[in-house]
Amino acid sequence: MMTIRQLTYDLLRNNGITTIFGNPGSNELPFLQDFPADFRYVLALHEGVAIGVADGYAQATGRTALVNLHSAAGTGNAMGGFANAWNAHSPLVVTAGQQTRAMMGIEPLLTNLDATMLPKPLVKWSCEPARAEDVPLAMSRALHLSRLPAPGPVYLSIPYDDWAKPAESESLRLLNRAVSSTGALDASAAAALAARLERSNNPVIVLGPDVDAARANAHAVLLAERLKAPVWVAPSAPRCPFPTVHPNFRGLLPASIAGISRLLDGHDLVLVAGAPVFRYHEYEPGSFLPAGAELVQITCDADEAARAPMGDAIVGDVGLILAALAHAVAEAARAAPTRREAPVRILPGAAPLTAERVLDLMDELAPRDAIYVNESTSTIEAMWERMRWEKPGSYYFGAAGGLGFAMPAAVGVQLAEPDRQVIAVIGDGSANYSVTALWTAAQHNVPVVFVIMRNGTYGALRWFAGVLKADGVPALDVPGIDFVAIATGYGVEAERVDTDADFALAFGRALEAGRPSLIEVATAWKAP
Ligand code: TZD
Ligand code: CA
Repeated sequence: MMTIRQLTYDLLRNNGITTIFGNPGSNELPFLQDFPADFRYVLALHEGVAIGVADGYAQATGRTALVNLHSAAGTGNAMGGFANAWNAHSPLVVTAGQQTRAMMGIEPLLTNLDATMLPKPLVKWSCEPARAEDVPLAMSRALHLSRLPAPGPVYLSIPYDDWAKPAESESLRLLNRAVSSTGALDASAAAALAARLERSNNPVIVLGPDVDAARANAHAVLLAERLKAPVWVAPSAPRCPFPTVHPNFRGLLPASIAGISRLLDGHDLVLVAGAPVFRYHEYEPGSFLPAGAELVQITCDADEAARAPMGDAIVGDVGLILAALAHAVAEAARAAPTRREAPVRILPGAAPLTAERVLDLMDELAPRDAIYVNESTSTIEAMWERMRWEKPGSYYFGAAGGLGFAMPAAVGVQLAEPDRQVIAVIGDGSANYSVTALWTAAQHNVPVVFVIMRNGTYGALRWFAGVLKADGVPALDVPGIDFVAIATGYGVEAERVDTDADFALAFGRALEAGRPSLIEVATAWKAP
């Protein structure tokens, strides 16, 4: 006889999962008992960290990651992480232990009331199996659904007395299922879209995170080169889909309606791939598109396609479609775009030390294939202007803008990418939401370099208060935080610097350390 627990572990193994990220409680212990030797449990001290590490790991591997949370309170602590994972199309299976079936009706301590409601609307599917015997099917469904297009988090609430029960023999059929999706354009559809691009006099390409998720960056390069089209990154993009060093690269689009049409003015066709149309932020009303422009969106997400307020959309596999288009489209006769202007380099030793100077030093000193996980909110544009990202998977940012993503995600990305250096660039405000990720990094010796940009303020909010003309807002400064002491307390070596020369030395040491380290660097705040 096989128990439901044994069958579930086999199911996880067969789906390539042997790592569990979580923070357990009593409801979860029966699942974790006799923990198999081929599994590892990555313990986070807070559920927002557990889901953040898993999100980074899932995005960097492109595979589903499993998160183990404790009932309602644990799920609640992870909700900000659900928002980021949902918007990132990050394939996660999140389980929460439920009270025992025998007592659920009388609502004892740790009952997850209306459990399936709790994570909605930030999950693809939420389920509490009707019978213990349905747990394997629910887990199998969750594993497949999480990664089928569009990928995203799913949620399972599982009563703790289910695990020791016998599995039904018919459930063994779940162990060897292969579930896949296609989503390529057929030849005539590819030719029609290529012809539409060829007819355009001045096309522009806008790329989003799902190009990077599909590892289709090279196809995008080929398409841009054939079309001789400039390439922008979609507003608020949480990943980097195109080499920032490429001559066709223009930068990050602003996140306002009028701002985008202003920048794209003169183009007659906007081809968007792997992004919603568009993820706006600040409200600056206007025309959605420049005069005379059409838009075509390629997306893996049917909802992104349906909710777009303008243009045509094609739902399918972003990588396959970009590859087909890049090969179908004829090379344009016009001149290729010329390289954008290089940002002004800041002189060594200039005081006060600016975030730009710190970014330039990181770009200069870090390995060329380093991965940046960013949560320094007033320096996002500066990063897109200055950093030379070439390889896929070089940049991650919280896709919902929910702070508390980057410190744990950096740990997850580094676990997934042991051969590339991960650098977490974190604001002194943002660093506080998931700071216990430092402990997980220390315990598993995950050698992330955490750089805390200490400007003493919620810089992005200061800027936004100006945009909204909201004067007299309280609570915008965050003085008096000692990140060196905090990091040391969690077992991560740390130092404080306030000149660029000292930063360069500390950063060099951190890159060599082979273990996690943190640098707190004093930077001057200025509006982005
Ligand atoms: N809480 C959560 C979970 N997510 C948020 N995005 C915010 C609050 C609001 N918020 C922003 O959107 S940016 C920001 C806050 C508080 C300031 C972050 O400050 P920082 O970075 O020090 O990390 P900068 O560079 O000083 O802006
Ligand atoms: Ca700050």
